[in-house]
Amino acid sequence: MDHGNDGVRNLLRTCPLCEAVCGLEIAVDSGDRVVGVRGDREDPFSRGFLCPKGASLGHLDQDPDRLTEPMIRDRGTDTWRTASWAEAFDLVAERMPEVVERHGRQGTALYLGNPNAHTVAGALYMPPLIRALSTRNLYSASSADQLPKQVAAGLMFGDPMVVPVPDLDRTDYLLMLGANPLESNGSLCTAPDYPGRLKALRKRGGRLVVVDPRRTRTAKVADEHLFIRPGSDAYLLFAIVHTLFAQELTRVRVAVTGLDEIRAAAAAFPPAAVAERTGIPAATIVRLARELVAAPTAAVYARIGTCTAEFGTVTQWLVEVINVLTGNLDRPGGAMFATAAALGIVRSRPFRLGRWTSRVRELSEAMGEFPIATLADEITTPGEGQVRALITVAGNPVLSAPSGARLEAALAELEFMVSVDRYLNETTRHADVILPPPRIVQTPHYDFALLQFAVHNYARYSRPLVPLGDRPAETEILARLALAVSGQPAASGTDALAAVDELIITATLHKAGMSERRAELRGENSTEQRLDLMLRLGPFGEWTGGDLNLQALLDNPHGIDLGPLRPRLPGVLRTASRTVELAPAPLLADVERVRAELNAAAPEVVLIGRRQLRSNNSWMHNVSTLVGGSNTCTLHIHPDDVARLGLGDHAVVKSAAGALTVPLEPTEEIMPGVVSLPHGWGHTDSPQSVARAHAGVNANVLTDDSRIDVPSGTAVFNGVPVTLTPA
Ligand SMILES: Nc1nc2c(c(=O)[nH]1)N[C@H]1C(S)=C(S)[C@@H](COP(=O)(O)OP(=O)(O)OC[C@H]3O[C@@H](n4cnc5c(=O)[nH]c(N)nc54)[C@H](O)[C@@H]3O)O[C@H]1N2
Ligand SMILES: Nc1nc2c(c(=O)[nH]1)N[C@H]1C(S)=C(S)[C@@H](COP(=O)(O)OP(=O)(O)OC[C@H]3O[C@@H](n4cnc5c(=O)[nH]c(N)nc54)[C@H](O)[C@@H]3O)O[C@H]1N2
Ligand code: SF4
Ligand SMILES: [Mo]
Repeated sequence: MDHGNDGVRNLLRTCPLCEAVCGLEIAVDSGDRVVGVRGDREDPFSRGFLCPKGASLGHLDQDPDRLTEPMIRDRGTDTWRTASWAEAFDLVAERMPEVVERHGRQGTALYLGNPNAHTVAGALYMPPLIRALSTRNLYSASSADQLPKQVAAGLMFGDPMVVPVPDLDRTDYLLMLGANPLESNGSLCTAPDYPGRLKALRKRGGRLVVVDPRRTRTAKVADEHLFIRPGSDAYLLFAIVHTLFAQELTRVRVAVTGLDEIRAAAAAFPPAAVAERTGIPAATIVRLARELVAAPTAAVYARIGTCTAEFGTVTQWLVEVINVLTGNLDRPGGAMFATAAALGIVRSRPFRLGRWTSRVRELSEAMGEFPIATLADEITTPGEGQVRALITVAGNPVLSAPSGARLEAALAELEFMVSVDRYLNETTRHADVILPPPRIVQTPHYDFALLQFAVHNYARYSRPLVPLGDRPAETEILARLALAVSGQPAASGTDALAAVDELIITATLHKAGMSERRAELRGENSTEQRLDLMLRLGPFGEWTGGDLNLQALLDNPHGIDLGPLRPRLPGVLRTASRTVELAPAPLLADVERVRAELNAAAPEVVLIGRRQLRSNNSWMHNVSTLVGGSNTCTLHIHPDDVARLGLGDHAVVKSAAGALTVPLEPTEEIMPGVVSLPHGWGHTDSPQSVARAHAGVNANVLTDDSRIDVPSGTAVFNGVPVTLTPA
């Protein structure tokens, strides 16, 4: 970055590209172009850390294929044209009500993709859109991701937003399963410079144990790496629970119920019984249990490799059971709950699962959503309530959902589809209208979602760095969309936004008994006033005995350190018993499924996923500085399997759902009998020129939407049985 350049301003903003929430210093020239990016060394949380994706933000911003105007597709063709915002919203206001008229409210569906967890729009303006649609057909990337963790937390703690994170900076022992933060930079564990934090853990004498079917970059910096057979983490964890009871090692320090039931459930899983299924010797399992107890403090942390698996929810449940049984839940150095500065939804009643079920497969809702694994069923199965119109916001389910090819065919059958997205891609090309959000540098940023899962309490707000001009903010797009789906074309986006915000501000103040304080809220628009309100009413807030408000964040643009994690039990519990419930009925009920499969015949080869440092799910493959090299869509396979199956450079991989021809990348770092393909690729027909040149294949052609983790409905991406033949 050249600081001598005339007219170059160095501006501060949080990186929105992954969960690490790094502070960035972005150099913007007099033409508002991004000319450099570096880590903000004065950010108290990220302290200057930056990864290759964050460093490429300028390239992403200048991508000529990124959409800058609304796009409308001529009916029944693949021909797109640009349109004015008024025309685009008018079309939505005309067509959506027609679909509702013909097919009822359930005939409309909404899919929310991953970036909604990173935007102010996704956090604050989705509820009005959901209310306006009033359909039960809500879907999101959650059921391809972290839902098992939230369902387990909801049942154990009463609130699915109350999810423990390892106290990374203070723990003495970290058992990590199915996560590779050296490439992903962490998930449901917001920790900028995760690699540096792991290094620090070891430097202070702590121990890191990684459980993964691949010897990942994270495994290589660990004290110990254990290969595990995909999909078998629940067995490993049950055997640890079994050992803790059998050897009388439990030391519960928090109020719990269900201790006898969990002991009984674990009885069926002594270490010797699971050794073959997991591939981990019984003696090692016993040692892990003893080490977790012997360490001064310890935490178990499990992520995507164990969530998007057949027993995802049971696995996430057992992670917290072990944190409780070893005395590590809610204490420094153990597994703790963050204290987010902005007031979230305050639940009054305990979380419940399965309040209604889906039409076709009768799958339970979880957190108000149906599994993405059943969206294709709901679109293609005739009858009352068949989905005929879809809105996607920041998602690419053709590449991210199981049985992606089947879902793609289903999208082509819809009567009407709207996408809010930066790109014309594998999913949005089935839309009739695409509404593109503005540039990242034109967008305000506050991490409403991710700071609830941070390893250190912290807050940072960034105003837009560059003016919007005549484009609507994504917040406005969503507010206008909420009106349009009800047939009301809003004259102005800012009016729609202000109307939504005023309702919410009034209701929140009323509930807090502070209606008279409306005039005290600051902010240059109603969105900022909502943030100010949430900060003031939050746990560090000016109106609750602290001093935090919007002005404090504006005065501290590098972010504010709010201190290490602090114990939060029993205050955060929303369970009926006001204890940590170790044996919730829906989870106990699923143990039978786990037990039944313990001795099932193992498939010869199973498929798992992996993440790549310079990728971001499906949507950054059009940045030329990121693709190529190790960031290529290849199948990792053990050389012994290549030889045994007589494979060459390529293989045909077949599953119950589909088949792909893929290039092989033999490596000793994967278990024999396991192959790994990254997701988010498969851009063969993409209008994005760089992505098309590095197309790769869609891993989700192979994953099977008929297989789900039952309690949460989450897709199974890891442990998919496949066969390989020479290409
Ligand atoms: N660079 C980059 N960063 C990202 C993303 C990205 O695409 N690229 N995506 C972001 C998103 S959306 C998320 S959710 C997070 C996810 O963050 P992580 O959870 O860290 O995800 P991965 O890096 O895929 O690591 C998952 C690991 O699980 C292993 N695994 C597979 N199956 C099993 C199994 O059955 N048992 C066990 N124990 N391990 C298994 C895989 O080999 C892999 O190493 O990353 C985020 N960050
Ligand atoms: N086989 C397999 N499949 C997986 C996974 C796996 O490990 N293996 N991982 C799963 C996981 S963890 C996840 S989170 C999902 C992700 O699933 P999705 O969220 O469906 O997919 P993404 O590729 O993240 O797509 C994000 C979309 O948002 C757009 N976008 C980016 N920024 C913005 C913005 O600010 N506003 C708007 N409106 N749009 C924006 C991008 O252009 C892109 O189209 O994939 C899942 N699929
Ligand atoms: S680690 Fe994540 S938040 Fe940090 S710079 Fe990279 S993409 Fe951005
Ligand atoms: Mo994710």
